[in-house]
Amino acid sequence: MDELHDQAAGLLRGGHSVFVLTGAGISAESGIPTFRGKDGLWKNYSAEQLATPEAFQRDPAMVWEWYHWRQSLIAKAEPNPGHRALVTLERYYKRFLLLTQNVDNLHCRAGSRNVLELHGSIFRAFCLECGQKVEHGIDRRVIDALPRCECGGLLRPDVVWFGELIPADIWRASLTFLADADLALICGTSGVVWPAAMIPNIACERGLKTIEINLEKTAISGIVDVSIAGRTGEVLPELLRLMGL
Ligand code: BJW
Ligand code: ZN
Repeated sequence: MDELHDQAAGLLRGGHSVFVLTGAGISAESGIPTFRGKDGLWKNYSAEQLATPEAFQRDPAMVWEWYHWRQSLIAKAEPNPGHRALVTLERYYKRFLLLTQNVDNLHCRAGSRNVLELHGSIFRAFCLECGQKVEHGIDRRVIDALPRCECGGLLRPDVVWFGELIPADIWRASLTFLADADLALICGTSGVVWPAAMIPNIACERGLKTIEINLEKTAISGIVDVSIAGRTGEVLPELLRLMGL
């Protein structure tokens, strides 16, 4: 185990242009449930059943209830040592990009700067009639009625659901960065949701050094240079210590 930590710290020390991909696992230690596994269930519904445009069309009140419940958990949560370790890493490199699948804003709250949100933000909504985007914090939520825009149109969370296209500019910027990166660090994602799931494969094909940190083995554990089984909130600070940061 220690050997893997040393190897990962060595790769991190040698990196100059670093791409980080994070998923729900990095926020788990802040008390935010992940999507898959038993923690991912909400009233017996899975993320796959709730995070779809069809679910919203069928029952917008239920989907909003799920999002408002998650918003209140997230609003109470604090960034954890894993988020903070990535802030330190960002300062260490000349070139650094953090692509997150999370909608919780915890990387930015921790102090990360070059962050792209692939799946949107839980604290924004947009109007299905006029398209206007609005901040949608828990203070703005309407408990008994559906959230509405000034124009009267129905608001929906500004997140990317299954079957929807991810923001093209964010995907393009990520691939552009990856083309000149020399190291990819993949933290706390099951790696089953596309297109984010392509990132580790692209990185390996392009010859980048690759490190994964996850509590469990995933589909990419076998293809990365170093796969560390553990909590990001513990492993990342330990890697920083080994790097002398
Ligand atoms: C820890 C830890 C700790 C825990 N430390 N680790 C068949 C094949 C291939 C693709 C498809 C297919 N059928 C459909 C698709 C496409 C689909 C897809 O990928 N589906 C798969 C499920 C098969 N993708 C899409 O639809 C995407 N769009 C797209 O492809 O457009 C083109 C298209 C258009 C039209 C039709 C078809 C294609 C959009 C995907 C949007 C995903 N949206 C969500 C919701 C976002 C909003 C919200 O938050 O509510 O994004 S779903 C959910 O999954 C969320 C997450 O960002 C995403 C990824 O999950 P993540 O982060 O990996 O979390 P988990 O829970 O899966 O894993 C957590 C991990 O952490 C675990 O591994 C733990 O072990 C670990 N862990 N604690 C370290 N302390
Ligand atoms: Zn509107």
